[in-house]
Amino acid sequence: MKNIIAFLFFLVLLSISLNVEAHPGRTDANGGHTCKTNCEKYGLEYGEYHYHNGGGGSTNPSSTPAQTPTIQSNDKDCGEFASYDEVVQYWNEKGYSATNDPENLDGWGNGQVDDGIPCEPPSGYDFTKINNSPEQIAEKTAKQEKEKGEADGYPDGVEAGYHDGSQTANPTGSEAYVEGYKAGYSKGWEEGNKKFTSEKEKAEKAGNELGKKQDKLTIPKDYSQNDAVKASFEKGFIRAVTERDEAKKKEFNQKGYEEGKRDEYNVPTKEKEAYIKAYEEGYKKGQAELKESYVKQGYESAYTIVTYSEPKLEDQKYIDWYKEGFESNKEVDEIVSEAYALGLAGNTYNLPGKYKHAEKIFKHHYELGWQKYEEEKAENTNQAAAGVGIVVLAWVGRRFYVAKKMVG
Ligand SMILES: [Ca+2]
Ligand SMILES: [Ca+2]
Repeated sequence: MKNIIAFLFFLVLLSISLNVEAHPGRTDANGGHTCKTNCEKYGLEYGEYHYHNGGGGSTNPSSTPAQTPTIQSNDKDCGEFASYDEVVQYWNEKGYSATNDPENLDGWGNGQVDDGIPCEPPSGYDFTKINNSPEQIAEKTAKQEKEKGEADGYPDGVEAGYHDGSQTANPTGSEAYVEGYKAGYSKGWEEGNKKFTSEKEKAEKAGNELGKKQDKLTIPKDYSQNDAVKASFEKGFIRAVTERDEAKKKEFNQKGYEEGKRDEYNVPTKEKEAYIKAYEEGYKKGQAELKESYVKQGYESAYTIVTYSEPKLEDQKYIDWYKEGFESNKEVDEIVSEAYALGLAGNTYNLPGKYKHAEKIFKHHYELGWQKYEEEKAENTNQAAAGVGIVVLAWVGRRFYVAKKMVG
């Protein structure tokens, strides 16, 4: 019995050994089959029917019957697949690889571990469909590298975008890594920059709100992480403070102006220096207008008052302004001299239209001139009379002398 078992085992081993050296493809019921792949390797024509291991033979006289009997095997050969896709499906299902190829599909039955591509692929076949093929491994590796690049590039891009930095990056690494990094960086940059822009706007608004309330600049932590965001906060703050100051200055200037006109000096003391200054400026302007009104009164009065007399005003300051105006009227001098000259020349009184507003002055000085004229005229008459008297006296004297002589 032991001998029989040993003999059968020997036959199985022989069968396997023969199949390993044969070309790919399973035999049919007759122990033969048609060659489909790599036939030239085995000295066969493509499509040539032949036998292995002594099967059949009667229908093909050229075949050489083998010495050993046919043994069925589960080992697949390339010739047994109807299409290359079937080869790949089988290979993938079995989980075979270049280093795990028990059925010798990769090495085409020559017992050699080949390149991880089973059987004979049609030209242009996508090798990445073949599990564990170098192409599929390369594709997976590239995908992983690209993903790693994206993961590395994204935060760098966010950081750069948030600080408004460069929009492009120059990473080093494999082509897939660089590609992934650039894509991740670009995506991150967009998001970082969007955040940057929105934070700047938010900061400026917040700064503006603070500036409306106070003069002291305090930047919240949220807005001090990024210099540009911080600057936006300050910008908004300064704008609000400036606007508030301008409005207040205007208000104090107006108050000062009105109080200056009313001559009520109520300068604010607890306000900002700029506000006090604005009040002072307004007050000064109001006072100037007030003074101008008294100066004008004095100036106008010079046309109607012959000799200056102090007006009845509640404040010495107003009296001084009035007097200043009165004395500053130099037009009156001209009217005075013109009127006086008219009278002095003995002309009849005639008020020129341009001096209607100063009639009183004109008339007064005309009369003074006329008075002088009259005086001069009278003096001339007296002198003439005196002259006549002398002549008479001389004549009288002479007559007297002559008479005396005659008497004597
Ligand atoms: Ca095989
Ligand atoms: Ca191969």
